[in-house]
Amino acid sequence: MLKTLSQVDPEIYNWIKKEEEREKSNLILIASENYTSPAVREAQGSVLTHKYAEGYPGRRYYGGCEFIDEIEKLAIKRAKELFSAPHVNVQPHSGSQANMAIYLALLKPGDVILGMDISSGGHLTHGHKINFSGTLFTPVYYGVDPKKEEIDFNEVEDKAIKHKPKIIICGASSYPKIIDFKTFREIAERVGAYLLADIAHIAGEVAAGLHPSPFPHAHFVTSTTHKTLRGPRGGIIMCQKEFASIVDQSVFPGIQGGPLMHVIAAKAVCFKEALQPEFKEYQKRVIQNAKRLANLLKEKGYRIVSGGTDTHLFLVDLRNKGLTGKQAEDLLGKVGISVNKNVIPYDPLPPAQTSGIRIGTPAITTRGMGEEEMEVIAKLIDMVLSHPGDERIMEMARKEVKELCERFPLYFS
Ligand code: DSN
Repeated sequence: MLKTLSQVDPEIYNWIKKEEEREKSNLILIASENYTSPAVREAQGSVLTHKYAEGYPGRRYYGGCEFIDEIEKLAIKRAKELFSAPHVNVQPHSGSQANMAIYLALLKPGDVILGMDISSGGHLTHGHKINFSGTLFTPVYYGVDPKKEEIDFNEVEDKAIKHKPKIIICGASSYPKIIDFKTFREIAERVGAYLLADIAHIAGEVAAGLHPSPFPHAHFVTSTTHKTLRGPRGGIIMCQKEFASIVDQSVFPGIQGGPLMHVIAAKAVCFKEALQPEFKEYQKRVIQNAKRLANLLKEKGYRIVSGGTDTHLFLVDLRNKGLTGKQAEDLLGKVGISVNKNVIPYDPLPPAQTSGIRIGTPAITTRGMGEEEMEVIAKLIDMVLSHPGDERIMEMARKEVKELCERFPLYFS
């Protein structure tokens, strides 16, 4: 009667096995990806996926929520402790939905929002024209200074004064420097705007105290839980106490129905893991590895956007190498090094080509790789990108990637 996945659906089973093998045998340098712990996956694969629980602990629209309530309360309590957050909602299904809930709570169609330009590192949901945030609302953007390639607060302030946004969004998907939440808040105060800090990428560093906290500066903080934070795929909202009820209403019933309780349980596990001292050590190594890898590539003649990194990620400008980001992504992919093409500030190429790649160290650091392995990885990246299409070099690189991955096995190996 009860059959295993391989018996019920061998096709899907086989594709999952192939993906498992890919994750084991490739160097994952995609800055937004990571490997969860077995405990997180156990919670996420649990019976909780069966349960409907629309509403919030103690105020549900379904019976049988007595255990569900305890799980959600624990997730909230741990997230509050981890981020020093006055109020937490753990129900957003994703980072995009977390941002959507904030906009719905605060804005009317047509209201002005000020976010970071995607080509400077911002996210689609920070007002990009092809996203709901840029079509329902009126987006204006700040970018980075063309020389330093860092946020130019004079520009942020000028735009804020000129356009009077209802909300200013800070936080980014491909910005390697520290984000100064305090200065953002001062600008927001000056123009009467709310400040939303989207810490999806840096949540792990913030939790470990290695990046300044958005609290007490931001009115609202959104994040994903699966990047540096190393939890299940999902979102979270944190905010000042006075906004608790508008945020909760905006998530449910505003934009979502039943919460994904299996994911919320896995978020709770992730927060518990992130509260342990080892998590701080892990985050330190992630940043050390990113800095080391960026420096090694710089020594090999690669231009690193904004000169380096303070975080888990950095961008490589490939124009002096005569390659596009797309070509580099493809070449590296062929030897088992997984990166993503990424626009660089003021990129002359479109997003499907790009002049750069984004490199991040959360996943390889979870595997246990350290500074010595960064030397090997920098050498391999350079070998491949300096000899495009040289099959002998590619084969050598492929072999070294495989060996390196075998030396740092994953728990599902
Ligand atoms: N897709 C995520 C990233 O790769 O940064 C952002 O949503």
